[in-house]
Amino acid sequence: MRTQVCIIGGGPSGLLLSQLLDRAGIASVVLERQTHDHVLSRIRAGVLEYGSVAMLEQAGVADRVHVEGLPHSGTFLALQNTGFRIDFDALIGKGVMVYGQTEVTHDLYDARDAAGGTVIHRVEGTRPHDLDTASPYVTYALDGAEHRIDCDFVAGCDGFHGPSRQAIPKDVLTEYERVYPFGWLGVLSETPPVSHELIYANHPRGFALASMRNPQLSRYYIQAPVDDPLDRWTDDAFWDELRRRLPHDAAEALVTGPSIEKSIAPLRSYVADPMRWGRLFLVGDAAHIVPPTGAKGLNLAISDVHYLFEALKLHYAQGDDSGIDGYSRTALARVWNAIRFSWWFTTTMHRFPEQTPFDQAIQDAELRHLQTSVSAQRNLAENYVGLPF
Ligand code: RFL
Ligand code: PHB
Repeated sequence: MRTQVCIIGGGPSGLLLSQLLDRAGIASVVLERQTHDHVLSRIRAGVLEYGSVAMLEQAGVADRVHVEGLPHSGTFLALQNTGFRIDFDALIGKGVMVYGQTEVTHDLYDARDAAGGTVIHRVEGTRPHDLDTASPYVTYALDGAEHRIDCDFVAGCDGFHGPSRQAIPKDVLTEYERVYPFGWLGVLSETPPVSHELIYANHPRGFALASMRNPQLSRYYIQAPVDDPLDRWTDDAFWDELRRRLPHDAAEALVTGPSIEKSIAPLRSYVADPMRWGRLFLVGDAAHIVPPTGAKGLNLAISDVHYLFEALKLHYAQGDDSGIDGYSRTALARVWNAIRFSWWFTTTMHRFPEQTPFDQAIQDAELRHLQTSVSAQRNLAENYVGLPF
């Protein structure tokens, strides 16, 4: 088989890229390791930046997000059970959209199906080859048979554990990493959200976040040791701990119910540099990971897709390779802003095992400053709602 762009990974970045390319008349094939149902069952991000919604519009997949998404014009921060609000709208005139990654992926699959796009599921042993030549290709197995796709470019949209990044020689790649000494225990429950806006809470017992998917579906997280056995966290134990960490008024209003999903995720910051090697481009989690505190993971994947799409359009429409040559530099500049913001917000909101009284006093001062300084609030709002592409 031959195509112009072979896309490894059918998560949000791979599907969005193929959808945009299709609308620009550029052919692609998406190779996905999991089944369609598995990809759609993953519960992940929940907050879309302003620019991410614009990208979904550009891809022609924004009808549902505008009907079912929840526009949020602010968020609450809390310290020791007392909250204050950051008013995004008043500070910078923009907000975010609460709409689950599962729904974004759903909309993208529907659009690819409607356009007759090729997404091949359940592929095994995917490997890109000859990436530093003008004729790269990708091999994979499906139902025991070996296949090969020849292409002009390979987009590595295969997440943190995929094969694309591994294909870049070790002496070319620089990796930057910080692993945080805790995880997030997340619960999804069919209960009305405790607050109409998100609450990020710093508490002596650890961080907590109250989020949502829709008016009947809540998403909550608490900071927990990453190796805590999940069965230690009965639903009752989770609700009790969440209640202790939220602001008092929210704790009183909390409606609890059975969890329909419960998992612990590790927190890490990671960047691979460069994001392009020869005819391979890394996109989204394949190139970088942020801790979820800033809600940046999915949004960064979408901005990478923006830069790569513009670069490929220039190449095919005008034979101009300046976008391709600049992809890694341009994408990494935005990535590092989000890495910095997510690291800062994580550091400010969580309790660290080794935290000294000095560290604690700095954290308290940081939050008090945010509570009282309009310029500190504007800085947070700008970064949270999303810096321009
Ligand atoms: P994805 O979504 O990981 O998709 C990669 C796709 O590649 C497939 N794949 C392969 N396909 C073919 N051959 C192979 N050898 C392959 N290896 C892997 C995978 O099956 C998958 O379908 O990456 P993408 O598209 O770059 O999108 C990035 C986002 O998914 C990610 O940044 C966010 O979900 C991160 N993230 C969160 N971000 C937030 O902003 N807020 C959150 O609350 C949040 N929670 C999370 C998260 C990521 C999690 N992970 C990765 C485990 C919670 C979790 C648990
Ligand atoms: C979520 O709803 O899953 C969510 C929201 C905000 C975050 C992280 C996760 O910062």
